[in-house]
Amino acid sequence: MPAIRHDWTREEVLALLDLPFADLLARAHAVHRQHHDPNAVQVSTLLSIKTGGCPEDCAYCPQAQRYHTGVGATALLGLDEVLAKARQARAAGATRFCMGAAWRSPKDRDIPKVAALIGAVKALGMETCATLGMLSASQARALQQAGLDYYNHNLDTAPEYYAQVIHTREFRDRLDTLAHVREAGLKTCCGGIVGMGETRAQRAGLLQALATLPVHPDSVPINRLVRVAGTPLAQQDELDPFEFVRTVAAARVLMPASMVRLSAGRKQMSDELQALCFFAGANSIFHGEQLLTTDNPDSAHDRSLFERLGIHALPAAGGATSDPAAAGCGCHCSCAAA
Ligand code: SAM
Ligand code: DTB
Ligand code: SF4
Repeated sequence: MPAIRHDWTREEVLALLDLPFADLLARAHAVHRQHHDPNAVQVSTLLSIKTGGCPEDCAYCPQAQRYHTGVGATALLGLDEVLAKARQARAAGATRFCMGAAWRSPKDRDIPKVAALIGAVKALGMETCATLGMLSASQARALQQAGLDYYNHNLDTAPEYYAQVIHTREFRDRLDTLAHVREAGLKTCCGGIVGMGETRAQRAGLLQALATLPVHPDSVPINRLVRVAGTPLAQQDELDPFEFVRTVAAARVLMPASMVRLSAGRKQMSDELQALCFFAGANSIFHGEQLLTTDNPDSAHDRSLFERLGIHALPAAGGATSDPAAAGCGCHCSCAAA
């Protein structure tokens, strides 16, 4: 098996994206088969523990306070509510529970509250994951000590396109948080969003930044922009679906052992497009009818798609969350018994 590389150049990544479609897919699928079961897809869920009211200006995000998207701000959910959701998820077969908060970064006074949530979920025997914005080194350590296993923090777009999309922080800030997360001994879940008006060369820039991190992320979420009314990107032209598949395929070639997650935007994708993405190397999805604030395909539809494609659900291993509660996912694995 070829060695896993961390020295991809921008030219090499762009050359991959520029390949004829069939050549790129053949290459990605071959890498996929070398490293993964091509008929297995990890199934994950999310809980928004603090929604809306975010001070950041990410042009894609319905949770930014400054845009009028109809998403109301809530306080951090309490322990009982989060535990009830985690128990529900566990009863349905979930082994990992991911908590998302609409924060630029947690305040130090939030950390004990989130640590309590993490500790309680961990005590249920579940793996834990969180996405809370930027973390200092000491915050990352405190979360790790509370029992956190994974941290999701996306680079989101190419370094040179970042300032077109977000003005309230810099690309460098994301790299710094990822370093704190790694140094604290947490596993990383890190990807980006495509379809925000970036060029193919800029998609190569995002992929190169991900594939040259000191450690490849355990999980690489590839989000397709969900165009939410009220955000600056609401009127963005839809990305050519083949460009989306190319991005997934290139991620698979560049980061062969990582779980590549088909994340936001699946509700707007045809079954055929999703099938092409699975062939190109995507092997993780979010399950459940809501992501953080936007819609996700309904469970029955996902069940039927898996059945039609002969895909079985994998219990979590390497992604942000898991909900083999794909329970009754129509697959042939043990999750059907959950
Ligand atoms: N506030 C934290 C942060 O930004 O790191 C954590 C939550 S934030 C909502 C998590 C990720 O959701 C973002 O990094 C972005 O990749 C994704 N996201 C948000 N809005 C999206 C949209 N409209 N379409 C696609 N992905 C989106
Ligand atoms: C990720 O990369 N995608 C998920 C998860 N990590 C936290 C979030 C997608 C959010 C899509 C917009 C929303 O539902 O608010
Ligand atoms: Fe806030 Fe995260 Fe949304 Fe940006 S992506 S506005 S940081 S919740």
